[in-house]
Amino acid sequence: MSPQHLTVRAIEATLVVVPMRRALGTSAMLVTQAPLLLLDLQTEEGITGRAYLFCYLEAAGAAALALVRDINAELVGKTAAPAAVRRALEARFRLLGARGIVSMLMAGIDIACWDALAICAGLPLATLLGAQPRPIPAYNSNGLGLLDARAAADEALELVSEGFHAIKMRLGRPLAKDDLAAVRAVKQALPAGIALMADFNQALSRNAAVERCQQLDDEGLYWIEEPVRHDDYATSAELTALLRTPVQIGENFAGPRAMAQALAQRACDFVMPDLERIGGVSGWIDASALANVAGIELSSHLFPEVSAHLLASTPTAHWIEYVDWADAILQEPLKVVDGCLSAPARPGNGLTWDPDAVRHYQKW
Ligand code: SMN
Ligand code: MG
Repeated sequence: MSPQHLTVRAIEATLVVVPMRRALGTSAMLVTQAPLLLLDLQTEEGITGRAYLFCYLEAAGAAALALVRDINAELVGKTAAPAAVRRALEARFRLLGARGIVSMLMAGIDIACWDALAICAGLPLATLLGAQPRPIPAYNSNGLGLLDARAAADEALELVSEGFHAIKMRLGRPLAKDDLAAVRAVKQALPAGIALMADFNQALSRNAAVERCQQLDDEGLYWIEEPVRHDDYATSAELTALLRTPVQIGENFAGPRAMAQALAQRACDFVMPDLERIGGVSGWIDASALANVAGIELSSHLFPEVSAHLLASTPTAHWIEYVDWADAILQEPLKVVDGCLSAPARPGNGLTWDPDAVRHYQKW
């Protein structure tokens, strides 16, 4: 019989820095390696819940490690139930402020608690949430940074040949004409029926966005992502009303409340919350309900392994973003089948580390 209650024994955190198979040139910076913080939440009952966080910068991972010590002091010996853990950490960090790295870690702990719960129940996370693991249409988001037009067209074909029916390219080159040339070259190279998403990573001012997005409006892009500052919902709403191409935002929603505000302002056509910024599995459940009530399509941002479970139970599930960054340290990475990704059927969220690889890439 499985235990009714899980008690936190210890939370172990390991920082690995894994090289990316394809470098990713965004309008903000060139990303060549992925600093991942691996979390193992061990319980007295012998079940371990796991999560990983993408720390963007190695230094952020190091800061998170220090905070994990504090979280251990708070949680060890107490229940591992996600709602109770969330309440305890919200109180612990109320004065410091549950933002940035703090909220990222709270999300990671939440994901690990839900994993432990699902393992304890003997169910895949998707099933614990009332659904079945199922194929979710995936777009290949590895690579396709700010390359010149010809290199972009070549890489786009490589990304499709990995088994996908959709890919994403980054935009925000200094000159609008160079973005336009790259979009046209990629579109021309792609076989018919392949969707092409585009992401500005918040590069544009309001005026530049009006001009440059209108210029791209007839190029057949599936969505235009984060053209302006992530929290400038007024401009985002203006663009949503102006453009025929759907506007996509959400990777920077700091919790479900931010998403509710964006939806209230009609700041986008689609949403794509990020597991570690929306508040882990618990935050995602709230975001999924908001999207359902608003009737808006919801995609994931990064973290395809856990997002595959969550999208399976999301009523307005749209696309899963595929990046292979964690593959290097995972025992069983996801596999694309017919352009889709499915969560595994084993209990929990399915994350297990490859110990040799973790040792190889460990930094701290
Ligand atoms: C992105 C996210 C994280 C790192 C680089 C680029 C991008 C995306 O915004 O949506 O994939
Ligand atoms: Mg993005």
